Amino acid sequence: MNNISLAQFDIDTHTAIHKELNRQETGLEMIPSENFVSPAVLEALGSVLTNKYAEGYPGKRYYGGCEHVDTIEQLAIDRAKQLFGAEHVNVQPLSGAPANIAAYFAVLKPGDTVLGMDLSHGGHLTHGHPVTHMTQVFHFERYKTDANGQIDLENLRKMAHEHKPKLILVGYSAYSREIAYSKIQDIANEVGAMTMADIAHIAGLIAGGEMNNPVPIFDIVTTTTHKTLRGPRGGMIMCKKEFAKQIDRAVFPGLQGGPHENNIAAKAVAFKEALEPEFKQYAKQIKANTKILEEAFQAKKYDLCFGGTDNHLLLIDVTSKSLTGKDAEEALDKASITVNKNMIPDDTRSPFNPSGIRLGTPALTTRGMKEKEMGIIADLIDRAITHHTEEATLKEIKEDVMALTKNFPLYTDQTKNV
Ligand code: DSN
Repeated sequence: MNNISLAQFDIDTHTAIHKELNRQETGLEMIPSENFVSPAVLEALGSVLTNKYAEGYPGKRYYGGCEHVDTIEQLAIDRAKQLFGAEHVNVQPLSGAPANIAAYFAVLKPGDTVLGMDLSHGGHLTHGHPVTHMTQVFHFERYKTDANGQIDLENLRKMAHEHKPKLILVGYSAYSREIAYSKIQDIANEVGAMTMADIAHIAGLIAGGEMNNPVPIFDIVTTTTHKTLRGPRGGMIMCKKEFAKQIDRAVFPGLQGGPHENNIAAKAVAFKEALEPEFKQYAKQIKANTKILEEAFQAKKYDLCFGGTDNHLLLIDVTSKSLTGKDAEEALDKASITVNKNMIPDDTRSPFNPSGIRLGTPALTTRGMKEKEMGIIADLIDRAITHHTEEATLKEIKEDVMALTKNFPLYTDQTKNV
């Protein structure tokens, strides 16, 4: 076997990885679905577990030599159960989209109706957007938020009675408000629908006790593990015991082959971290930081979608500042502030050049940034948006960003050499 280091063997890949590390360290990462994992999570992710095939589940595999991966997968399952109060957990989904697809196939038949949120109102592509394959299999009806940016429960009830969905779906990618799971479960009970929550964005806030937890209420809850939960890139499904077999079969062999056990080990490590008392503090700080941004942008007369935030993100309509979401994303990129352009509710512009930007605080909070830094960052963002055509100003802001991030180092030198 070739035992030489990556730097010695493949300088091109090594250099690109280190440039990316430098980008992450010297910029302000504000895409709300991104985060920085710990060195322990990175170590598990880069471990020899990547060498192992383990189709099946702990104790019931189709391959020999699975005793250690069984231990690891069971640890991940048990810790996830403890974290969310789940009756059953499947940690094998490769990411959020396959987790959602597996969940649909577990409980629906082709042609069944799903009631999910419209993409431009904060929903997700996999919740029934016409460009996805799932819409060729299942029938999706899509609800919206009301003029106040709230989920209109009366309208949801009306739609549920009208369309008689098999599944009512909540949990969003760009929605910044709390979700009333019990009230939605009541609506589902009225029409005999199952309930599913996709908590990919807010799983860490739920685990940290900062947002409502649908797991004890809903039938099925899917999530990613790499957003606010601060684990490796991956997915997970939690469900009531009665759906356990269907969910497991839908993931494997229904949809996936061999589970990525290195990834599952990294999930186990991340869940252990999330069970520590410090994680509660982390979740609290994410929300406190986002509130500061909300207040700062309101004071600067930005249009905040949904009227503000209860979680880790803000969706901001920037068109009143005389630019588009794409212009804003590009200007902020030049200043080393990373956000993403995003549709706003009923956006009249295209997804490639929408009216809004979406930004959040999970990654900055992991770096240790608090209220004081959020005030500074809101000013930097506003300056970049106001002067988005002035290259010299954007360069100055980039220098300010570099000075700020220097005080919040991300990884130790030891981790960087791995
Ligand atoms: N890409 C994720 C996000 O940014 O919200 C959703 O898939």
